[in-house]
Amino acid sequence: MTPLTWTDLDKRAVDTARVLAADAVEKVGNGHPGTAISLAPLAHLLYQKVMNVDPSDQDWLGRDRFVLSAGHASLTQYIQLFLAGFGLEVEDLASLRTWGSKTPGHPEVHHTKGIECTTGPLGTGVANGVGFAMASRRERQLYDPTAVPGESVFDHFVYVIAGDGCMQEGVSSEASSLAATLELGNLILFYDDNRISIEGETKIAFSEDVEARYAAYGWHVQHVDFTNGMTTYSEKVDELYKAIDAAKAVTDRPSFIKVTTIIGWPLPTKAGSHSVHGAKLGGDEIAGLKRELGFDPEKSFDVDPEVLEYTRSNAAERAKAVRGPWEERFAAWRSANPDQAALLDRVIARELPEGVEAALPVFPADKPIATRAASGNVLGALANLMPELWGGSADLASSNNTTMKGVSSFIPAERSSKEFTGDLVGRTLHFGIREHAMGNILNAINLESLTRAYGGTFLVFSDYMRSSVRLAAISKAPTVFVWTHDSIGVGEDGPTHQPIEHIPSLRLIPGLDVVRPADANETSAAWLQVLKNHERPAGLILSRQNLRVFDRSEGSGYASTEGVAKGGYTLAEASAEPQVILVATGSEVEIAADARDALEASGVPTRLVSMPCVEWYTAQPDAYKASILPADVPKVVIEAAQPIGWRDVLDGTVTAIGIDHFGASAAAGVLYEQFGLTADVVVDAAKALI
Ligand SMILES: Cc1ncc(C[n+]2csc(CCOP(=O)(O)OP(=O)(O)O)c2C)c(N)n1
Ligand SMILES: [Mg+2]
Repeated sequence: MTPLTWTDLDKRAVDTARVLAADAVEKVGNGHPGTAISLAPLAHLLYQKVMNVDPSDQDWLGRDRFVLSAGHASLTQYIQLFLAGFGLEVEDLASLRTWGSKTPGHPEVHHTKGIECTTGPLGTGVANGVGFAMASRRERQLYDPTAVPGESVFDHFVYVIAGDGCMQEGVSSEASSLAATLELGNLILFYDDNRISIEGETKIAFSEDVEARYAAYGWHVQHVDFTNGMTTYSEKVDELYKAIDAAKAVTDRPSFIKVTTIIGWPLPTKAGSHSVHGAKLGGDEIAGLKRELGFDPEKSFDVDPEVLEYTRSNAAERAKAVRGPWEERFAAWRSANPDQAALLDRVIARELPEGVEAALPVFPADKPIATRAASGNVLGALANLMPELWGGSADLASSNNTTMKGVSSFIPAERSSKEFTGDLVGRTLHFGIREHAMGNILNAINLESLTRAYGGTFLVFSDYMRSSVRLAAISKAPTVFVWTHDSIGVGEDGPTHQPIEHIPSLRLIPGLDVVRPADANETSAAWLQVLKNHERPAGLILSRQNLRVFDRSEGSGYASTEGVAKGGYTLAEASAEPQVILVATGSEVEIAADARDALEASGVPTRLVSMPCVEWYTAQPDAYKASILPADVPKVVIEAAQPIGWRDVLDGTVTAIGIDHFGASAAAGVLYEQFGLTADVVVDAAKALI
């Protein structure tokens, strides 16, 4: 980088940011002014001097990515987006945290221009940053494979600001450990070491040397102390700028810069106190701040036009200066790499490759197979056709069947193991046993949207990553969570490993598709539908145990998998007007099919509906729903999970058979018998209804 130029206009812009943060929180009466005030110099440096971003085009592929992991300090970013000209105006800052504003309490992707990902749950942004850094490397490998690392149009830096809370949360440790292992040299993490969180001084609960911890992970570590020599902070800014420069020069390790600050500095009486973390400051304190910084204490949201003109034109000129040459390089890349360019265009257009349907495996009916194994076959079949697809597991690859055959690992070559070979084109992800980081890493990769990523673990451990699943849904990240070992069908591992409440509880997350295919061919169809959805995350809920593969050939009595995309469909029609309808998901569909056979044999016309995805079913037109599940026919549902929620999905009389207690350590078949998940129980329930 060129040496830092820092004029009086920069100082005034930083002070303007501090005053705006105070005013914005005061106006709405709540919010987080302290950190936005003390971090204003760092934020200004990033947006005005360091990052390659284009305020006129938030989606510019060549941009650096920025994540505010300390999401409560959203004003830190909103004010820079305003000053740099990303589309926010003073009115937007003045409507902070109010209905319909562009400035919600925490940064929200797809809501405010320039926000890359939704943050707020502390620590997750660190994992998002790791995901963005991984995405960048994979994009270079995929689209620009002959480029020298660091010199591709797909190379860029990822900057993350985290606070004490982020450093305390386990997810940041998970992600940071992995980032060093993967040698993510394009990642730069700032730790705002102000030693204050909501309960006050962090020393009551936080004592380790965080720098030493990051050094131990293998990061490049630096420290800039803003509490020492505060009145000449322009010098401090220069020190920070040089630290960023040094961090960028280290390309084989991620960089950690601890920035020691005083929260809320230079507030006259409240700087350094937790009272400025998350509350308005009060008129006197703000007047004091304004006097100290040379602002009129009588005026609010007072932005000197000269300052705004400076920050906006500076940001625009910087964008022009970096983007011009980048566009030339991009055009050169395009003409030199027509195949990769076509691939990029397809991925950006969110289209699946031609022939994807034909490539999906079709499984023969005579060979039972677990849906997790079928899923692995699907991935193998898609590997060559969809090079943008990549993923892995939190150390359960052989159980989750998440490794695409013939694909190498996304690890530095020297980390190749007896089991896995890594290289620069690796696509198999090894998250280690870090489910929470995995979820947030996947979300960032999928929000970046130039590749598509999935990750697996046991369904029971979806609890460990639940916050990331929720964030995927909130932020419309099309992450595919591969959750196998989906019920008491796990068997001998016992109750800690047997999900009971997980399926219904995941269905409670709005915007998440919970997809539980009944057999191998439904698994193929389910993957296809999941991949077609680019704005929704999905959890594929897959069996450990082998399942019957329904014979869906003409005249077999079982329907094709066409209905899977509708979420629920008639798998087997009743021999006459149905007197009862059996509804099942996943591994319980074969039990329901046996029950249907028995009911039909005893003269009860019975329809069998497979419901792999309640969310897709619910979205169907009423007429479709009434055609397969009419209100006036009683229904029996069977699912090896808490039998909750079915009466909200199905009209009319419903008996739900499931399991409302923990499982036990025994063979799967024994557990199904012992816990009453059998065809006989279904038959009895159906007869009781008619
Ligand atoms: C996972 C999670 N737990 C709790 C919170 C509530 N919370 C918001 S900010 C905060 C304290 C953060 O302290 P720090 O990161 O040091 O920020 P600072 O006070 O320095 O701005 C807490 C506990 C949260 N946002 N996320
Ligand atoms: Mg703090």
